[in-house]
Amino acid sequence: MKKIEAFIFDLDGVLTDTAEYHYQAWKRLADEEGLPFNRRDNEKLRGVSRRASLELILKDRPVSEEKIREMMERKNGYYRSHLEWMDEKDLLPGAVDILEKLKSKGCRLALASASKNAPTVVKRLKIGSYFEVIADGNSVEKTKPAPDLFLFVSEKLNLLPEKCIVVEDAEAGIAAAKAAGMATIGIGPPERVGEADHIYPGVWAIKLEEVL
Ligand code: B16
Ligand code: MG
Repeated sequence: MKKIEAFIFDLDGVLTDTAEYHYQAWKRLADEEGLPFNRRDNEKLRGVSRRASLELILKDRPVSEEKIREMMERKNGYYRSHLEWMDEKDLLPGAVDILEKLKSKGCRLALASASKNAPTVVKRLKIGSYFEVIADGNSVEKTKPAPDLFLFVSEKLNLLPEKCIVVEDAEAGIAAAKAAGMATIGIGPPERVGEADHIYPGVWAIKLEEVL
């Protein structure tokens, strides 16, 4: 039987709700540019890289590379201004509890976020010391739904993918973890994370006896 040795946590939408800050930053940019964008459209951006997110918002509008870069920077500036006020209060319910529980059971812990801002967020939340490996949007070229980020983590942990379980809130993240050959815990509604092996409404609800 496969025995899970490591938990790989996504960050945005799993341990903290920066998904809302990403939405507000994209919405401000979209409004400035006269682009239609609402909360439903935003669901498709969960776990997706900054550039791929912008491409989804632009649809097939022709835009120069220079303008794309400018828009990505502008959105990132809006997003980072939200991070200035962030601290441990922004951890989602049960986040520290599950990390502590897993540590005490001897599970290895890693973090895999598509965000280039993940190091700043981790610092603000003061959770860096829980993780043996922290991979972010700078760690690999192809981010979720490609398996690369999760495979990067399992290599760093020196573990086979089948020994890892991924905790994700995004459809793209569950697809990436499955493509990497890892077990999955989906956080959120079945419409979004229905492909996961286990589904819970939040990390607070994870029942370790069901997943280990
Ligand atoms: P940045 P995760 C992802 O983080 C977010 O879910 C996604 O909405 C965002 O576009 C992406 O990071 C890139 O973020 O612009 O900060 O590099 O869910 O993989 O932790
Ligand atoms: Mg996420």
